[in-house]
Amino acid sequence: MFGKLETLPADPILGLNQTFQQDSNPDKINLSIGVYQNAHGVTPIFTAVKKAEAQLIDAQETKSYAPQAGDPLFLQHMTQLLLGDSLSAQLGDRVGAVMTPGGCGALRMGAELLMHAREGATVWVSDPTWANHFPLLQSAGLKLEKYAYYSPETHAVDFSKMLSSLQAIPIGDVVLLHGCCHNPTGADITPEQWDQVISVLAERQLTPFIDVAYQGFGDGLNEDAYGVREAVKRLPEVLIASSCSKNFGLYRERIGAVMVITPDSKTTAAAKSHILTAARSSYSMSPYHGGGIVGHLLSDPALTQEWRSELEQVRARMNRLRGELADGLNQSQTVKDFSFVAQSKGMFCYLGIPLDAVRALRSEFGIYLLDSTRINVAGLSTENLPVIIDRVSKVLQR
Ligand code: PLP
Ligand code: TYF
Repeated sequence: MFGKLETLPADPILGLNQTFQQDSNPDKINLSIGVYQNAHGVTPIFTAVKKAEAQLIDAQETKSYAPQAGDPLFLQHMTQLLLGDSLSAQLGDRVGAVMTPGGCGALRMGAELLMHAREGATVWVSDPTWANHFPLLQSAGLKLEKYAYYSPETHAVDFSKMLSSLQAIPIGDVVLLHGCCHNPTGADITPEQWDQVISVLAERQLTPFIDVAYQGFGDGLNEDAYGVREAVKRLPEVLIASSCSKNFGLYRERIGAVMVITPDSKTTAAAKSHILTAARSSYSMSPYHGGGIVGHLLSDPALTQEWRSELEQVRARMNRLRGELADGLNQSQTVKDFSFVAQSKGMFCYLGIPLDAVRALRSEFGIYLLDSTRINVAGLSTENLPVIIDRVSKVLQR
């Protein structure tokens, strides 16, 4: 049966991370995979998450199946976190939410729903986008096309190009948008630009599929939800994939949610039944543990406050490091102006250096960034910054 199978290439990000782990260079620095690291290079468990988990385990009396859509407390609080209390209350049963195995599970279940609604529909993704969007959506049967987004020359969103690209999308197609903290570029659109994008979506009757994997990592929990909330206020239908991997640090627990908003509760109930059917035909229902933790945490005001302030510290630390990297690089070389690094949002940023420089950093100095020049800002630290600044300047000045 399996003898003829060829070994397939690894996921480029996970593969590079594995190469890093196997590198024997004692001075190696990992700026590849998008995982938060503290000043000691450790991916810590949020204290509030640890407490919520201990309380959850203590109070748990059964391991029997949870409801198929997932923990009701989790779904209610995740909806409120993403859409805000008043909008969620206003929408009521127009929101259908299902717990999923991570943001990836949410993207895949959203893709399945789109396929049920319109087989072979086209989803337009930003150029560039997170590499995993392709396998996650294409393997469900969707077609993917790209809309203009990032300019390597200005190191920012080319908004007029983006807008005209969106205006040329055939009526009725789907547009995948990053809710905040664009992966891989770190270049986001402003609230005013969101307003304009949403106007184009309304005019062209385009359905937004919004991927929110970094809420709280950009400008704050509410600020980062601006685009999603405005889309939900102004458009009849919105599909959302959210992840708790980064902002709750629950990566390995695989927890996220897919949410569908339609004009009425009957349509939402129908759409939700298609998500549940899609889940049933692959893994039946999501693992419970991560959702149990988040549901418990967000229903406890003291734990929620503690988590919010821990998240705030994570965000502040990444902002400080981003600023120090930009300043340090500008002071130590004159080949390139790196001021744009300080403007990036969230965990990632493109350095915009030549590919041979990326390769040299990796092979000569054990500094790992993706070939696209994406760095994980959270991989920087007070200790490794001087080394990174020195080595990047060296390879650029050759
Ligand atoms: N979407 C984007 C843009 C991401 O960067 C990620 C990864 O963190 C995800 C979705 C989903 O990740 P996970 O499945 O680990 O929650
Ligand atoms: O972009 C990243 O680095 C993160 C983590 O298959 C990730 O989103 C990378 C690859 C992957 C799943 C998650």
